[in-house]
Amino acid sequence: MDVGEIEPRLCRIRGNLFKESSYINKIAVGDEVEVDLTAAEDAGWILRMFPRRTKLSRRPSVGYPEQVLVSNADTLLMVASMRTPPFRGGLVDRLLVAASCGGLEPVLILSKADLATSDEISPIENLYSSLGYTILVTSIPESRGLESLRDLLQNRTTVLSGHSGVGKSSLIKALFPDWEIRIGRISNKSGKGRHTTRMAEMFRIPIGGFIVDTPGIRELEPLVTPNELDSHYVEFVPYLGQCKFKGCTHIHEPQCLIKDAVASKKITEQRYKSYCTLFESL
Ligand SMILES: Nc1nc2c(ncn2[C@@H]2O[C@H](COP(=O)(O)OP(=O)(O)OP(=O)(O)O)[C@@H](O)[C@H]2O)c(=O)[nH]1
Ligand SMILES: [Mg+2]
Ligand SMILES: [Zn+2]
Repeated sequence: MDVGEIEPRLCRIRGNLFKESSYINKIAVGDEVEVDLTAAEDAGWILRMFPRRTKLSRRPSVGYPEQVLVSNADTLLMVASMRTPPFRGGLVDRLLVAASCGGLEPVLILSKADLATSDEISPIENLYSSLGYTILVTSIPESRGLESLRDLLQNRTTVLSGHSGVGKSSLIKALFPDWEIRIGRISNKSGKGRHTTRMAEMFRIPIGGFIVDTPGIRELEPLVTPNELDSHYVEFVPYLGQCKFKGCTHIHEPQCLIKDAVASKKITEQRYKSYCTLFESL
């Protein structure tokens, strides 16, 4: 698909297409649909939606079970700076769960490396790479990691995520200086909380592929039930089903293998804490 070569068309959804859908939004950025363009010159009808290969979903307002933020994306790119703002593992872990639930490949960027020492960077880098995740250290003033980031973006659909100020727009601008940048336009502070900030936008990048910017991702509560949360913490998986109590939450039960693994440092305190926090919030 090359949306740059075709004229955009405003399409309406055929009347009964989503009658039985329980999604808060019928259609999401990235959805692939069959359209009928014969009815009018500048408009069309959405006839059918193809099954979603991946989806990034969150728990929305009460009464709806699911809100799909982005569908069919390949990568969830999580940008986290070392300082200004300080690294926050909680959001990274929440996003990892969301990626795992929706079938996206997570990639972690540790940005602004020039503002941190290697003693600060290494523990985080080691932790997430030992869990098997792709992790990249970047610094724009030092041109560090930019070529690798470029390779990760090429010919793929990537969802950008991370707290405000971590350097998402700067990274895109450093990679594509001539590209008329629109990333972040909808996520400026004055727009926060307004309806528009809920919307994701997809941009075609000059090297092939797409970037999706979705402000809603910052307060993302992954769509996962508390009792299946443990299966999305990769380092927990080898121990699951072996705790004394069936359905162990690994929080207050005795003879819990996860807690044992934390005590023997096979699972880090940091990840275990983020699990507990996320569990409580669900
Ligand atoms: N020292 C240093 N500063 C950086 C780096 N990358 C970005 N910055 C600075 O960090 C600030 C925030 O960068 P942005 O790119 O606007 O951050 P953002 O993630 O797009 O923020 P939102 O659009 O609010 O979500 C800017 O002042 C950048 O100049 C870096 O690698 N090193
Ligand atoms: Mg930005
Ligand atoms: Zn347990």
